[in-house]
Amino acid sequence: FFREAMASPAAAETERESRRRLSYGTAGFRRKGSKLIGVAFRCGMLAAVRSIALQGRATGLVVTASHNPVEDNGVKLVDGDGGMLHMSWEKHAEAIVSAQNAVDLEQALLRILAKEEVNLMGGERAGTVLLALDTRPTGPRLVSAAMAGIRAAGAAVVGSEDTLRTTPQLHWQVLATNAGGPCEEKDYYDKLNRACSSLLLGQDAAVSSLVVDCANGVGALKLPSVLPAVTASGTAVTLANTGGGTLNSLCGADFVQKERRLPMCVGALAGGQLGASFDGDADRIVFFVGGSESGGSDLDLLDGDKILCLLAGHLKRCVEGLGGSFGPVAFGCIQTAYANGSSTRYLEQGLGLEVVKTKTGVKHLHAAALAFDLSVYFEANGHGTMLFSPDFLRRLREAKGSGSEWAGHLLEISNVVNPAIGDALSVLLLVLAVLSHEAGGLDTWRGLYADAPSRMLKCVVPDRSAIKTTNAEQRMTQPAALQAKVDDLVAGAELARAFVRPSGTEDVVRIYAEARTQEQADQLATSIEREVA
Ligand code: 16G
Ligand code: ZN
Repeated sequence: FFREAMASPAAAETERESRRRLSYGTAGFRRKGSKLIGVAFRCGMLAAVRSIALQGRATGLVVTASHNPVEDNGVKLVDGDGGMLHMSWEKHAEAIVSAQNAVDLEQALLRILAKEEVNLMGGERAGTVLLALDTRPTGPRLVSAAMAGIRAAGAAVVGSEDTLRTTPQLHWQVLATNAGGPCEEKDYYDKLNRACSSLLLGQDAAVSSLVVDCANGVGALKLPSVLPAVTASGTAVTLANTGGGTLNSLCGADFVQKERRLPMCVGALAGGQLGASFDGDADRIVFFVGGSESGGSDLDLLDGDKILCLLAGHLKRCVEGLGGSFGPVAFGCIQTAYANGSSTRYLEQGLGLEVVKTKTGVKHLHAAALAFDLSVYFEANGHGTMLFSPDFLRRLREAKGSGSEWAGHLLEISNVVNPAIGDALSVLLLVLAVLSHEAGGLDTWRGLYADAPSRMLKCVVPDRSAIKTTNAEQRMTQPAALQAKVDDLVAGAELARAFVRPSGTEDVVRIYAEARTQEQADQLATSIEREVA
């Protein structure tokens, strides 16, 4: 099959693309969309091989660069469980994408087949790859290339150049396909709408009006399908940045979280009004209140940490509601080092919950979350979800059967959750539902804790791989002298915390500092930057 595949136009394109070594990074391959044709073709092959290696369980391939500018694009693989590509396969992806020519590529592929004990030559080689893309103009060509790669490796393709989906929709569809249940886009909406109606109707809407900034991305096309229950519950919904402007430009979750400013086309929000921003592929969401059109810094940001605290508090009350006869429930919250210190204190001391810290990147948080019966994970940037273990769900169904209303409520929540990955549509509905069930609604949520002042800086260095970290990236093992300096600087500031880590998505080193005042946090970050540079 390989020689045939190499004759395809997409494969030829590969030869022309620049040979800079690409790393799979935190979330797939990313670069200018025009330079990814060969990468998409090769990733198509790998997604097919992965599906065949999984005895035909479906895998997925998404063409998106998330919150990055519109000229960029990316290719990300979805594993058979609906999650991110298994980490042991990331190096396979890097090996085939970095192959210099057709001979190298064939060798790389043969090595993968041997290592994973996949036989493409035998009669049986069924595999299926689901495809999706976001709204970037370079997407359709990349999907065509991926389709050629998938077919070349002998797997079936589900989807086409028109299969616009949010990234979490594709993750969900892969999961649902392999679970053997309803798995079409329509089924995704049906499930969310059904659960959301029972959670929202009959409650007082906690939010009178909601404005959703769709980042001019794919979320704008999908959000209307999950709004009926929200509007029926009395929340008026307005959509902004629905595609008329440039993707992720002056809008979207990343912009709002980093700049702490209103996205374009959204006015200041007053009492009872809530704003939400998706990123370009709708796997991240942050909320906000207040703000001013002049771009002042008076926006009250409700980021991933605040979302986590809201959801965790509600789940804690639900678990208490189940009562002692239900038996013990292992309940955990997962954060990264970027979680604001006040949020961690609130979870641990305020709610008395267990908090686990992991490395940056959803795959790490998700893996840690799987250890619990019930867990919530969020990155500060708004990427997260909650997970119910199969055994916990079984116990909930049993308890519901014996009349537990709390168990019924938790099961309804579980039906709004996307169990595969963080999902802006699902989290939006969850937050609205939880707010309507929690006394004090929006105001109480805003007041759960005050963020500790923090500063994030990025710094270009000759070789960011020289920095090695440990303890969920909170400390450097190398260079040791640099960590000693950071320790000294932290000791010199009040209520301070700081860390340095190499980015997984950009060629930079990131510095994060927290302290009692904004001035001290800024100073701490700048002093560390001087040591790093
Ligand atoms: C990717 C990750 C995101 C993480 C970010 C960190 C996924 C789906 N996305 O966008 O979770 O926060 O990278 O970027 O895992 P950094 O390594 O450049 O700081
Ligand atoms: Zn995204």
